[in-house]
This record gives sequence, structure tokens and C-alpha cells, in this order.
Amino acid sequence: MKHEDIEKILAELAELKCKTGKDIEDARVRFLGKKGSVTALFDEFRTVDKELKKEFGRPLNELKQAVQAKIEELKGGVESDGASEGPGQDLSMPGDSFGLGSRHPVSIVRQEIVEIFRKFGYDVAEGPEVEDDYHVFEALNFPPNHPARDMQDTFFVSAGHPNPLLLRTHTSSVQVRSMESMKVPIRVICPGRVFRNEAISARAHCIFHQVEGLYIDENVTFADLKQAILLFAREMFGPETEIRMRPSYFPFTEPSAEVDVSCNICHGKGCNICKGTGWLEILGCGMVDPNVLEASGIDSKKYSGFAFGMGLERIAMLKWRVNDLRHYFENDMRFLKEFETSL
Ligand code: 2U9
Repeated sequence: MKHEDIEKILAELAELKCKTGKDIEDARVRFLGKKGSVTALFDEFRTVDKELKKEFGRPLNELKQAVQAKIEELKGGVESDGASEGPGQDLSMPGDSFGLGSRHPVSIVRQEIVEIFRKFGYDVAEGPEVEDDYHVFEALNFPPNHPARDMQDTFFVSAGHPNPLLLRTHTSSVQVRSMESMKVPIRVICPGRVFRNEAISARAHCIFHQVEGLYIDENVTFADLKQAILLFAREMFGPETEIRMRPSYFPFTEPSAEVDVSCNICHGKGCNICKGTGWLEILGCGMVDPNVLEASGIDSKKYSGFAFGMGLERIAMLKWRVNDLRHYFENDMRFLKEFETSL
């Protein structure tokens, strides 16, 4: 990638003259179309190393803006080219363009995670955000008086019913539906939006996104879980990544664990990102509790399984070192534009 490539296009742009709407559209395609010269530079940009990204990110974005501005300016200047049906109307004029925009960082990490598990042979499943108590709590072994079932923690849509409707607090309800509808072996990954009645702060939000996974077959062991998580962590955070597991508790898995990855910033030496520990927490997991298998009609004597879950905002915060969760929900263009080249 060279600065001359950018300058050449800028020179071409300065010389650009268009008589008709068609000329403008042709010019737009020449610069910004799928095979356009600016698009080609953005494609090349994706493959260059970090240092060059720093050097070329801003000039490339400025180039794109200059082309878009010039096209808009030309559109304001041309007169009807005679192809119009009535006086003062040129139906061949292209519509106003709104620019391409870019993917949201949470969407970028979701796609990355889903692609990794798709490679491992997992299907992708989605389910309703408004769920019933049975699929969110009952089938997942939550006792009747568990705090998550309280109005303090969960948004209820309808109450005073034996199986009230509520906004799902995790995507585990989607895996329950997969267990009901699919035949074992089941390998499924469930990305989605979840809701919890939390006060909004830098570290918590009432809406966030999860990816959860479930694997059920004969003879699935904790060793399989550990290997799946290790392979995922190395695909996601780099081949040198190590994992460690700490015992934990969830109503739906037994035994349960929280998983940390080695900090890829200080490589275990301790820095302010990993708070001096050398480790970063990324997900929770465990062996599916036999009660959960039985509730969905799966014979827990014949089959076993593992499950895991992670918060996407948390992973995105670690990936881009963003220290306030609220940035992901405010749609401030200055924040979103930072991810224009991370497609
Ligand atoms: C079924 C059985 C078991 C899903 C799991 C976790 C552990 C977990 C949290 C990570 C951060 C939620 O986003 S978070 O707050 N999740 O730690 N989730 S095991 O277990 C299941 C799911 C479905 C049928």
C-alpha cells in the first residue's frame, strides 16, 4: 500500500467532470463500486500489518469522504439529461446515497465466535426474546425461590400466572428448545440479546448479548469441554493462548467452572488490563446437570453434555480495550466510526 495510490485517486477526482446523472453514477461505481479503485484500497488495507494500518487508516477514510462529497457536489450541479418523463424531473438520476456505514463491534465479535464454532461443526440456533418461565428457569433446574426469578432481577411481561412471560435473562432457553426439537447428538451455538434488571453502569447494562453453546452425545466428558474451550480460545485470542479453569456454580451445570485466558497484552507478566494477574475471565461453562437433560426428555444415563456461555460486550471490551460498557449502546458516531476498518 502506497501514498501515491491515494494521491492518484485524489488527482483523478479533482479532474472529474460529469454532464449527466449517468456520468455521476458511472463515476461513483468507478471509485466506490464493488470493483472500484477506493474499494480495492480498502480491501488491500484489511491485509496489511498493524503499523501500516495506523499509517493509512485516516488518509483512506478521508479519501472515501472526499469521493462521497464530490459525488454529492456533482449531483447538485447537473441538469436534467433529457431522459425525464415530465418537465423538471430526471428519472434517470441516482437516488441519494447514505454511505455504507459499518458493522457494530458486538456484531463483529459475534460473527467471529459463531464462525469458529461453525468450523467445529456446531449448528446456529435462535429463539424468542420474550420467553416463558419454563424455558428460562424451570427446565434449567432453577429452584422456585431462586433470586433470578425475582422482579428485582428479571423483567416480567406477564405475572400472576403459573408460567409467566418474561424477557429472557440468558440464551440458555434456546438450547432447551434445541433439546426439545433436535435428536442427540446435539451441537448448537446460540447467539442473542438478553435482558436483566440491572442498574446501568460502566460494567453492567440491562441489555447485553451472549453466545452460548451446548454439546450432547454419548460419553461426553469434562476433558472434551476443556479441549473445546482451549481450541476456541486459541482461535479467538491467538495460538499462544493458555486457559485456566476455576470452580464455580450454576443451577444448570455440575460441575461448573469459570474460564480465564492468559493475558495476550503482558503474556502473563501482569498489566493494568489483567489487573496484574496475567489472566482475563472470558466465559462460564460446565457439564449439563442430569436434571436439565431429563427435563427435556434426554436419557441422562445414556447421554451427557457440556455447555458454556459468554457475554459479547465483555469479549469486545477485552478485544478493543474499551473500559465502559455504555459505549456499546449509545450509538455515538465517533465511537462507531472507530470500527469502520474492522469489518
Ligand atoms: C443448557 C444447559 C446448560 C450455559 C452456561 C454459563 C455457564 C455462563 C455466563 C457467562 C457470562 C452468562 O453472559 S454471562 O453473564 N454464562 O457462565 N452459561 S454454562 O449452560 C447451559 C445452557 C443451556 C440446556
